[in-house]
Amino acid sequence: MKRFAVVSDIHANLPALEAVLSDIAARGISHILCLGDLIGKGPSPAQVVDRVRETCDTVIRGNWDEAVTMNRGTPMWDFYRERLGESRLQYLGGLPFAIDLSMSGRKIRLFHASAISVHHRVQPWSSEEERLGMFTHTTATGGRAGDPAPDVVGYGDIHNVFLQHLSGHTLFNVGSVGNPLDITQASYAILEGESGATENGPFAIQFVRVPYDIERAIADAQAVDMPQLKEYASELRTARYRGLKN
Ligand SMILES: [Mn+2]
Repeated sequence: MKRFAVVSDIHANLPALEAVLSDIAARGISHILCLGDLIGKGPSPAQVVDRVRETCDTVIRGNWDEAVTMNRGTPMWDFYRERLGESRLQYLGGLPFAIDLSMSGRKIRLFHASAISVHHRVQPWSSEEERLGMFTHTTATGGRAGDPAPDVVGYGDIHNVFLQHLSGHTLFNVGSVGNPLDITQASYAILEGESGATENGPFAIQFVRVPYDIERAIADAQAVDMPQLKEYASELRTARYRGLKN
C-alpha cells in the first residue's frame, strides 16, 4: 500500500507547517502533495515556500500563489512580494493547476478550489450542480468531455474539512495547515491504496488534526509587523473567518 500526505493552505505559517511535517514523518510517510496557497495571510512566506519545495513531491497553485504574482502597491501585496523575491514569485506563478493519479482502481483528481479556477469557491453546502461540477473536465483541468470523470476529487481553499458522496463520486476537502477555519488545529489528509492500480481495491482517506504553537505563529507575525495582524491572530485563535459577522 502506498500513502500520500495531502497538505494545503499553509498560508505562510511556519510553526503549523513544521508540526504537520513532523507528524507526516513520524507516520513514516515519504510522499507529500501540496494543493496550493503556500503564502498570504501569515508572516513567513519565503521560509514556507522553501520548505514546501524541499519536502513536497508535487505542488499546485492556489489563488494567493497566483494573485501575489499579479498584484502590487498595497501594504499586504508588497509585504509578500518583498519577502518572496523574484525567483520564488516566478516559482509560484509557474505552478500547475491539478494533480491526477490513480489508486486502488480509482481516478483521483486534486486541485486547489474547483475544476473551473483557483478563484471559484465551492463549499460543502454549495448547490449539488456546483459540487458535481468538481468532477468535470474543464479547460483548466485538461481532459476532454468523453474521458472518464474522476471517481474521487480532493481540494483545499475553504479551510474547512469535509467528505461527501455524490452520485457515486467522493468529494473531500483536506482543510488548511496554517489557517484552519473549522477547529484551531492544523489539518491534512492521507490517501492510502495501491498506487497506479486499475483494479478496484481497498482505499482509505484519513483526516489528521495536529496541534501547533498558535501563539508562536502570532509572535512571528508581530515580529515582522505584518499587515492585518489583528485579523490573523483572531482567525488562528478562534478558527472564525474574518469575513463573518458576529
Ligand atoms: Mn487559502
